[in-house]
Amino acid sequence: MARRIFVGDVQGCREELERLLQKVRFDPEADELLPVGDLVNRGPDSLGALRLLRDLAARGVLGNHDLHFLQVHAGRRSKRRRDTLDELLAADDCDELAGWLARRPFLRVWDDLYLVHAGLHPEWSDPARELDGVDPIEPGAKAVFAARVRRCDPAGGQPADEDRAAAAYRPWFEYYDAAAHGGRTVVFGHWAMRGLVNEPHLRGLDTGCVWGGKLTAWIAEEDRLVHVDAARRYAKVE
Ligand SMILES: [Mn+2]
Repeated sequence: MARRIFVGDVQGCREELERLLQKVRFDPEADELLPVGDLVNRGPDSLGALRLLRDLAARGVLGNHDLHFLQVHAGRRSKRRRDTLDELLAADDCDELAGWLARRPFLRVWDDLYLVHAGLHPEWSDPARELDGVDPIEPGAKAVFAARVRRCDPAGGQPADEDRAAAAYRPWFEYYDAAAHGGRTVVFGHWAMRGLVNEPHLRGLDTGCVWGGKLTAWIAEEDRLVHVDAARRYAKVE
């Protein structure tokens, strides 16, 4: 049976991604590979991770680090001190890889699932309508919300400082009412400090591989989580 295999934030952890794919016995002929975004940056091998995901015809969605890379590649934004994108940016096939990555959407929708990198706005009754046809080089506020949100208020307002957020700012998913969205489960990443979220209608898969945690897959058809440990800690938590 064809499986949808979702993978948490890879962030250049190519070796762990390979181990995870072996562990789930990924079959490129049958299975669909769906990374939650943030394929690149902070980790050791963004180039290798991107080539592998491209070769395996991964689908998935864009994350904030993917947007950052695409904007740096397009000359619209400067590199940051903690970026680990130099090898990727210098590669002969960088343009091709960036073009492939830029064709990922910000949201994927099935009858039973949504896939989004960070989260959904509390006031969106139809997220597909809000996030359709976004250009990753100029994504606009809605797509940036979907790629970055952790905490917000009931109107989607976000704190200036996540770490000092007042109680009015709750994790975005506390506002998510699956019944208003056809009973869909939301698959997402982006919140390594929060770690695995495995609650009714929520599968949060960022288990901080790049910080020395784990890389996590969720196989939708089996409702099964599979992890591999990071080989080491590649980056320090801010
Ligand atoms: Mn992220």
